[in-house]
Amino acid sequence: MNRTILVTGGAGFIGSCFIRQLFQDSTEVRVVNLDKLTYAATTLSTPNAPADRYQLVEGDIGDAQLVEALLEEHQPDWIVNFAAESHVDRSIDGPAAFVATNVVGTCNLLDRVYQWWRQRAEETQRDFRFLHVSTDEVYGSLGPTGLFREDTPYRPNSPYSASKAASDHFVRAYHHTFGLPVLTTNCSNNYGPYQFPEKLIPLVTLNAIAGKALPVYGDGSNVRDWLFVEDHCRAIQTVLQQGRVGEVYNVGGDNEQSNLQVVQTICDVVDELSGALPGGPRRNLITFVKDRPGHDRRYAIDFGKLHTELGWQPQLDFENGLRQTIAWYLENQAWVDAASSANYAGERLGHV
Ligand code: NAD
Ligand code: TDX
Repeated sequence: MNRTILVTGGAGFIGSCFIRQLFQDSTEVRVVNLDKLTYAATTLSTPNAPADRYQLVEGDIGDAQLVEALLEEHQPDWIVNFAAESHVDRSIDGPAAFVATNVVGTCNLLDRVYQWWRQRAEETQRDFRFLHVSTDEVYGSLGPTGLFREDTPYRPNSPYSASKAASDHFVRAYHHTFGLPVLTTNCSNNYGPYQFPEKLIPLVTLNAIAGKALPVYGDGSNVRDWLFVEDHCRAIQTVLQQGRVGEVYNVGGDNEQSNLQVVQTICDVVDELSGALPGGPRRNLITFVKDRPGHDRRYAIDFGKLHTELGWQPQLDFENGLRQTIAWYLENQAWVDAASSANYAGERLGHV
């Protein structure tokens, strides 16, 4: 793939997987990664990036001059926007950063991209694509039945999902009003290697390895749909290459689990892979804690459009994906130490 791709937020969990995958697949692709290097980022997450085809630029998607300069210098064929504040609990403690990056930053990025794109020659303009990576949380919360579809009304419940919903609307508006060739993906919960240990699966994995308490919000019965991060990145590549411009595609794992089920499975796999603790099985470490305010009950995705139109479906089942993820955390202490140096969840929950 002889293309230049501008990735934003590529030093985070999903963006870095996307970059690793691009370099696995192609010996020609060039990647420019614009990342603010917040607490959630590490520069250690793209070890296979070749120096002559990869450039990390430390900066903010909200910095108009910087974005303009990067567009002029690199003339990207495609842009994939991962940059965001991504943690729901943080958005409850302080929504301002979520508005600044997810709403204002995305608007700035869109506007700079639009101004640059409209001046390009018609021929190169036609191939250009801007893919915005978003979440199923914009649809709100489900009861015991039903699935989120692309036409489900937006009902964001947390400051995080409200800010992502706003960004999705701006992306849509830049297509509808200005004709910018955009695509949007809304995906369910991701898990896998290189995820910052504030999110449920890496936090519980690392605490379980260390023999620490495993915090479960409320009674643990809230349900999430979990997708292995590499499957999500394959979906993004598929939509980028073959999706219909202006369209939205839902991405999911067809894998609903209660939080308690997820935590129990992690306990059992860690017991198996690293041996039991003297105090007994790790399930004994499960600690029910105060619920998250406004905690969404259940997420589940209908990804039929992506499957029928573009042939995508998840490849890895949850049991194997979780094993692979836990084994990765056991083997990559150096990355964990680097990522944990400013660990918000650690401060709150005693992980570090
Ligand atoms: P993450 O928090 O691991 O990474 C976000 C990255 O964005 C970090 O590297 C950070 O430094 C960077 N960033 C933050 N603000 C920035 C700014 N103003 N300018 C430039 N870079 C900035 O997040 P993630 O889990 O990799 O999520 C990536 C995207 O996917 C987000 O848009 C998120 O909303 C979306 N998403 C995440 C999930 C999930 O389960 N993690 C699911 C669906 C969608
Ligand atoms: O310590 C915990 N205990 C617990 O019970 C944490 C951190 C979470 N939880 C619960 C809350 C959720 O129901 O586990 C579930 C998953 O929590 P998170 O990992 O924080 O993810 P979630 O809030 O579902 O949001 C994630 O998926 C959608 C990502 O953080 C978002 O960026 C993405 O858009």
